[in-house]
Amino acid sequence: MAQAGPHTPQVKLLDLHPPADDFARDVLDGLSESPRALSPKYFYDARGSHLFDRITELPEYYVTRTELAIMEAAMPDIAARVGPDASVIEFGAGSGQKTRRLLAGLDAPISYVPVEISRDHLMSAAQAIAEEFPDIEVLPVCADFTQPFNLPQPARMPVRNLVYFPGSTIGNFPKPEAIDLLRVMYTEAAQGGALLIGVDLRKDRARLEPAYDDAAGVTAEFNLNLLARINRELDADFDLDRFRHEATWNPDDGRIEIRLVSMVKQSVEIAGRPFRFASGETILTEYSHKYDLGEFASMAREAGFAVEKVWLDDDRLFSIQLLTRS
Ligand code: AVJ
Repeated sequence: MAQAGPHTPQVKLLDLHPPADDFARDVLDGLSESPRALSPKYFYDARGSHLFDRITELPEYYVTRTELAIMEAAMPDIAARVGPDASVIEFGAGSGQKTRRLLAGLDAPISYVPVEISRDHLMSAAQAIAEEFPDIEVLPVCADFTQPFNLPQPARMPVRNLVYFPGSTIGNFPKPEAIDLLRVMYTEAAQGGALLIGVDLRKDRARLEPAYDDAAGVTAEFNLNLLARINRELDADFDLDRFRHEATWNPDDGRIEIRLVSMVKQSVEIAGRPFRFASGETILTEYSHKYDLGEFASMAREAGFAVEKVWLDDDRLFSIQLLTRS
């Protein structure tokens, strides 16, 4: 990571003061539901983020490398369609290769606006981008992007907004919530704007399940780390050897479903409260929805977008889609 020095551009934070996550409340509530469930947003503590980075390098996990390869090939076309002097609004703070590729490949973008609920993660990612792209005004916004928010005003007027939502993160949201989120992106794209989004596609179970249950066991560790995090942060006593990782393709709902399965009948104490698990009882920790092109196009239409262009890899594993306000 580059060191902040005398030539470090200062990035100015627009803090919309999103309500902080209540991890304790959400865990106690989620584990009291039937079936039990925990939000995948809690995977990403320091250890979970490190494990996710390792997932993106796994041979079975085609998602990240395929999206990057599509991006690489499509970049000239994307730049031509978006045109000069755009403002890029990323949902989530991307400091990764995809964001860098986009900002480097577009025709003289005016500003980059990462929107992210975690202030620390937002500021370190924004600072890194600002150092790498001194000609782009970096305007981080601390906000919950599932709700409409006000955008900061760049010093120069952009020709259009380009909302960016890579990684098939849209797949984490159940369909009605995914459409609501597309509606927020439609609002933020504003008149004449567009959305560039990574969407993972339906494919065979034989390809999907190993991508979420790899031979090296990294995804299992990533999933089980949620219990370790609860132990660390909430004074709990989950025995990680008594839960196992499970990833199942549900073709009817078009999604990978990730769970933790109690291998024995057991009791766990969290913040002084007992939770009893039957043998085989599950905790749902993540959905990862996969779409076919027609299905996603109709969701986009429901949110007001038209599909302008879809880029695919040769094996049609993944899509990058440019949606425009119709
Ligand atoms: C970050 C939500 C896109 O669904 O593929 C990867 C998360 N979970 N392996 C995905 C994930 C387990 C990932 N997303």
